[in-house]
Amino acid sequence: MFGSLTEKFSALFLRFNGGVLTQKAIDAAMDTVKTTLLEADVPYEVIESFIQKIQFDLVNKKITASLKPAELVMKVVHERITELLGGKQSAKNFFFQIPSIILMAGLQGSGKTTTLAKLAFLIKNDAAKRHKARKVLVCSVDYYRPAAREQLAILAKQIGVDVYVARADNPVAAAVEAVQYAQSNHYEHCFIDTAGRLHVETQLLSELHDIVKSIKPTYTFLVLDAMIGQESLRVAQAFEPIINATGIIVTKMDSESRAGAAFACYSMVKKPVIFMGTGEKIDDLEYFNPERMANRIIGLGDMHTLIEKAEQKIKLSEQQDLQKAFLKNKLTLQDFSKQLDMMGSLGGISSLMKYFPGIPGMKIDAEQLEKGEKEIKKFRAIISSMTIKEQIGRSPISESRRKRIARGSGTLPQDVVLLLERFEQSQQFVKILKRRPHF
Ligand SMILES: Nc1nc2c(ncn2[C@@H]2O[C@H](COP(=O)(O)OP(=O)(O)OP(=O)(O)O)[C@@H](O)[C@H]2O)c(=O)[nH]1
Ligand SMILES: [Mg+2]
Repeated sequence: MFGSLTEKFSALFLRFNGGVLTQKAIDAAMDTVKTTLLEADVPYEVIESFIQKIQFDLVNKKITASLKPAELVMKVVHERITELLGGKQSAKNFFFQIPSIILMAGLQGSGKTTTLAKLAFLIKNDAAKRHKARKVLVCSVDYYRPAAREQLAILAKQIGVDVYVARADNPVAAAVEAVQYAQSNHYEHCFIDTAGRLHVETQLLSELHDIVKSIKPTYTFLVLDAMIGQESLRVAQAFEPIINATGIIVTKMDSESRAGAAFACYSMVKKPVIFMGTGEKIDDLEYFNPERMANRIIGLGDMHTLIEKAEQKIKLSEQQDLQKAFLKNKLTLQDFSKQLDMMGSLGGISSLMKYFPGIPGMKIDAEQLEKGEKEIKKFRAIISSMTIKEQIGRSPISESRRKRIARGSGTLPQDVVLLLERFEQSQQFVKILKRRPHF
C-alpha cells in the first residue's frame, strides 16, 4: 500500500541510529521527508506546515536517556502523521445508529456502489456476530446509467439485503420515496447510492444538494479514489460545502497509489477518513485509524488490525481448536492445513506482510513471495489428498504412500517430502515456543 513511503521512512530512522541530532542532520532528514511526501502526492502546502511542526518538536523536545535520536525522530514523525491523518480523536471506531439513512457521494468510478455494499455487509456481519439481524434497504438513484441500478441489485442479492426500486423519474423524488418506504417498513438502515460524474459539475452538485436537503441523511460519505491523487482534494473541496459529509472513505488503497493526497483531505476540509477500501471483494473494507495508519507508514506494522482481521475472518471455534492442539503439543498435518487455510483467508503471505513491523519497508522479492504462495497452495492440496489417518499421524507416510498422495494432488513425491519437512520444522518451532517460560 505504502511500500515506498514506508521504505523511505524506515531508512530515515536508520540514519539517526547511533547518530547525534544536530541541526544539519534534522535539515537533511526534513528534505527526505519532503520529497517522500511529495512523491506520495501530499500537497505542497500541507507538507510545508507538517515539516515546520516536526522541526519545532525536534528542537523543543529533549533527548532523554531512554529515547535515542532515532527513536525521538520516529516518535515526533509518528505523532505528527497521526495528527495529519485526523488525530487520535477520530481513532474511535465509528458505528451506525439505528435507524439511519446513509448517502454515498463521489465522482464516477470512485467506488460508491462497491463501498455501499461493503458497508451494508459490515453492518449485517457485525450484528450477526452479536446474534442480531439487521433490516437493510438499498436504493440507487442513478438515473443516468441503468446498469448502475442493476449493479447495486446484484450486490444486494449477494449480501442478502433488500433493494428498493423507486417509481419516481428523478433522483430527488426517488431518494425521498426510498426513505419513506424504509421508514414505513421499519428498516434499520437505508442506503442511497447516487450517480457519479467524471468531473465536478454544477448539475451533479445541485442534484446532490437537493437530495441532501430532501432526505436529511444521518450519514453522508464522500467516496474518494486514492488513485486520482491531488484531484481528490479538489473533489473534496467542491463536495464538502454541498454535502457536509460525515466523513471520507478512501477506496483502492490496495493499489500502489498516490494515496497521500486523499489523506491530506483531513487537513484541508477537516473531515476524517472513516473507512478505507482495500480491494474489490465485499469484505475488503477497514476502519481507518490514524494512529495505526501512522504505524504502517513509518514501518512499525499494524498488528492490531491484523488481529482484528483474524478475529473477523476465522471462526472462533477454529481458533480455539488450533490453540488447544498447540497447547497439547500435538499438532497434526490436519492442524497444519488449517493454519495454511487461515493464512489464505487473511489474504496470503503478501497481504499478511503489510501488517508486520519492519517488513513493509524491506524490499521483498516478488518472485520469492510468489514461490511461497504457490508452495502453500501445493501443501494444502497434498494434505487434502491424504487419508484421515495419514493426516492425524496414525499412518506413517511411506514411499508408496508418498507416490499415491502426489498423484492424487497433482504434485511430485518430492513436494510431499518437502511438506513433511516443513511440518516437522513447525513441530520443532512449537516445542521451542513451549519451552519459553512465558508461553
Ligand atoms: N482494487 C479496488 N477496487 C475497487 C475498490 N473499490 C471499488 N473498486 C472498483 O472500482 C470500480 C468502480 O467501483 P463502483 O463501486 O462501481 O464505483 P461508483 O462510484 O459506484 O461508480 P459510478 O456509479 O459509475 O459513479 C469497480 O470495478 C470496483 O470493483 C477498492 O477498494 N479496491
Ligand atoms: Mg455506482
